[in-house]
Amino acid sequence: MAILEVLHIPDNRLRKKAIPISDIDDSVRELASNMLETMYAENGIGLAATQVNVQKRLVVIDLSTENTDAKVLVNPEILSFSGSEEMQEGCLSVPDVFDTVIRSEIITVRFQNLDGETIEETVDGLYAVCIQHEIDHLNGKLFIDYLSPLKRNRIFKKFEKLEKFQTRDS
Ligand code: GNR
Ligand code: NI
Repeated sequence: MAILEVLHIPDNRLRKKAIPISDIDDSVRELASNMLETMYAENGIGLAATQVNVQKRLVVIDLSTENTDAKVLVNPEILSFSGSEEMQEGCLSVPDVFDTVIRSEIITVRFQNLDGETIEETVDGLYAVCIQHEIDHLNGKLFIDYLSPLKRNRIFKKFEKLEKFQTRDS
């Protein structure tokens, strides 16, 4: 297992669109296990492959407090959306920024598990929000894209400054 580097804005690699996984082989299982380890190390509840610079449609999620409920979603797709819900969101690619996003409240999602079985589930609450947030990552979209342009620009400027400091000091 290995902890992977998580990309932060303004890194444009976060904008790449991930490609469907056609063959669930050992390399996919290894990536999923490294993504889980990375997510746990960073205290996140979800992580998309895009965030670790891999353009594959793979997501890991664990909403439990004891890291005992790991879920791996291969090629997740939302089949239906209903209702709407506001939630305070954060993102490991936008550290220390939290803001409210409106998402669908109930979704039906289809994905494959690591055994290649196709699963359909109707979910709500934080799990539904997290799946929508992670699938957005696979499509190159970030939660801050839903904020006002003013807020988004402020956030980007802050991270651009931070990036300059980091390149200067290293
Ligand atoms: O750790 C995370 N918390 C979170 C809180 C509310 C809505 C979505 C999330 S996902 C985020 C981890 C992350 O960046 N996943 O891409
Ligand atoms: Ni995120």
